[in-house]
This record gives sequence, structure tokens and C-alpha cells, in this order.
Amino acid sequence: MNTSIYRPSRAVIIGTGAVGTTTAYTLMLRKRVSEIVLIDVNHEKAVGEALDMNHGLPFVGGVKIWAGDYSDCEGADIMIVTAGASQKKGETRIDLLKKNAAIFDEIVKNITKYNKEGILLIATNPVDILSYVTLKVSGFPVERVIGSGTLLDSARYRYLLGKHKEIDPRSIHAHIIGEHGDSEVPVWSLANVAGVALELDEEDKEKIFDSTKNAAYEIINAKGATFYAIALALDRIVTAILQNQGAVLNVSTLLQDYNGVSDVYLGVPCIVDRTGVREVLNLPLNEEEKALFHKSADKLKSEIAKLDI
Ligand code: 6V0
Repeated sequence: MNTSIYRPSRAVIIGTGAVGTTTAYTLMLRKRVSEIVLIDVNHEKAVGEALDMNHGLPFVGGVKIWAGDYSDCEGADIMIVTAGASQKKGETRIDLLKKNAAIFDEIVKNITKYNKEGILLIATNPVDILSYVTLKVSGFPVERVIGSGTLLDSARYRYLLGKHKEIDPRSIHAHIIGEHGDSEVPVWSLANVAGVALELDEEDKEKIFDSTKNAAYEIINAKGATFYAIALALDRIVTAILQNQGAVLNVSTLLQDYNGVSDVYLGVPCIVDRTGVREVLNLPLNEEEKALFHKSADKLKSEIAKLDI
């Protein structure tokens, strides 16, 4: 009889490129899970990454990390998918759809062969559409298929607003919703600090939103990839789930009559806990925001319609 009450928590990361490895490293440093498994089509790379992180364990401790295969998904709490093509200079996230939708079918089927109880967290772009693909292919309940959505975009927005107002970004309540991409929507009407509306002139608003929306292009032009902030965003979601926090995070989920939008994955504020997306919070958008949100939904729906799912 197994009398041990210890049950390790396990995160499996599929795709050990820039995003996957930085996420693993973040989870390791912050000791969010007791086991981290790295899976990549390039197994040798996953082996090297695991080895490199293992050599840091004498300074950190408490975590097991190895390069594994899909059978390691068995019993895992969370599977984080960061595998696939990333944006190159001049590419949009939607440009990646064909390539990444093709590999997702295989990845999701491989995961669900071994795990039907865990949570699937998707980061690969275009993240909203691939989360929808994952929902369809996995057959998982909707609350357990989560896209990183506009959590990163909202962090960029809050950082820029905080910088402009000289306020800690953690004290800024402001949301980017919709597509994680070019049609995303800033919810200016609800941006506040301690319930006090954030006052900005139109020129500053435009500058801040442009920098938010174009952040990935700017970083990719400068250094080829973005990975630190998305790793922290994924760490935030993992923590909300594993610690059953009920945290409000702008993740991507399947919407049903959200300001009139249905049947598409988009980033909106959600309550996230051990069950995954426990509840979707309906923001009272103004007419202009609602129109932009519908536009964002229509854009993604027309891309989904081209897919064979
Ligand atoms: P990368 O550094 O090229 O890594 C991708 C990894 O995926 C590589 O190691 C590949 O070998 C691996 N891979 C490819 N096909 C498979 C497969 N079938 N099975 C297993 N592994 C595979 O890319 P990077 O890590 O920079 O980006 C990964 C994805 O994250 C891209 O689609 C990005 O666009 C996306 N991002 C999403 C963000 C978000 O906010 N959701 C933010 C940044 C990047």
C-alpha cells in the first residue's frame, strides 16, 4: 500500500524554444511545481535544456526537470503548449496559422492519449485560434482549455500606463481584450486606479495603445523573439490554477454571448482557479469598444472557417 501523502505537481512543456524554456526556467526559479517535463520534436534540444537547468538545482533545489515524451503527460496537472513556428520580422501572428494548426492536431492527440484530466494551456500563435483548435481536437471541457490570450498585452498596456502616470503597474486596472494580435481592443472606458478613472488625452492614448499592440513587432525587430514577459504571464496562469487562486486574468476562452459575441476564443477577464476558467467576467463595454470587439471576433471567425476542423 502506498502510504505517502506526497503528490508531486507536474507541468509538461511542449516546445522547448525561447518561450518554452524561459517558462520552464521561471517555474523552476519560483518553485511553482515539483516536476517539469520538457518535450520537443527536437529531443536533443530538450535534453540539453533540461541538463542546463538541472545544473542550476544546487542553487535552487526542490524541482525535478527532465526531457521526456508524451507518456509523461500521464497524471500531469498542466500541459503548456509553446511548440511551433514563431513570428519572423514582418510576419503577423495570423501568418503562422497554417503551419501551426497542422502540428497542433498531432500534439493535442499525443497529449490526450495519456492525459484527459489536466489543463491545457496554449501559448503558440495565433493563440486564440489554436486554443479553439485544441478544444475541438482534445474533446476537453471548455474550462480546461485555456489560451494565454491578452494577458501579455494587458501587462504591456499596464506597464506603459504605469510609466506614463508614474504609478506601479500592479496598481493599474486596465484591460486589453479580443485577439492576441492586430485587432485587439483597449478598454479605455474602464481603465482605473483605485476605482478612479484614468484621465489621458487622445494623443497619449493613441501612443500607449500603439506601443502595446506593436510591442511584439518592436521586440522581434530588435532581438528576434519575445519570451521573458510571456513566460511570466504563463507562470501567473499556472499559479492561479495550481494554487486555486480565483485570480482575474485576461486569458482566452470560448465565449458565449459575451457582449453579443459567441463561438470564438478571445481574451477577456476570467476567474481562473483549479478548475481552469471558472467564470467569464462580462465587461460593460461602451458602443465603440463593443464594435471593435465584434470586429476582432469576426476576423478570427473568418480564419477559423478556412480551417479543416
Ligand atoms: P521557437 O524558439 O522557434 O521554439 C519553437 C519550438 O517548438 C522549437 O524548439 C521546435 O523544435 C518546437 N516544435 C516545432 N514543432 C514541434 C512539434 N510538432 N512538437 C514538439 N515541438 C515542436 O519559438 P518561440 O519559443 O519563440 O515561440 C513559440 C510560440 O509561442 C510561437 O508560435 C510564438 O509566436 C508564440 N508566442 C506566443 C506569445 C503569447 O503571448 N501567446 C508570446 C510570445 C511568443
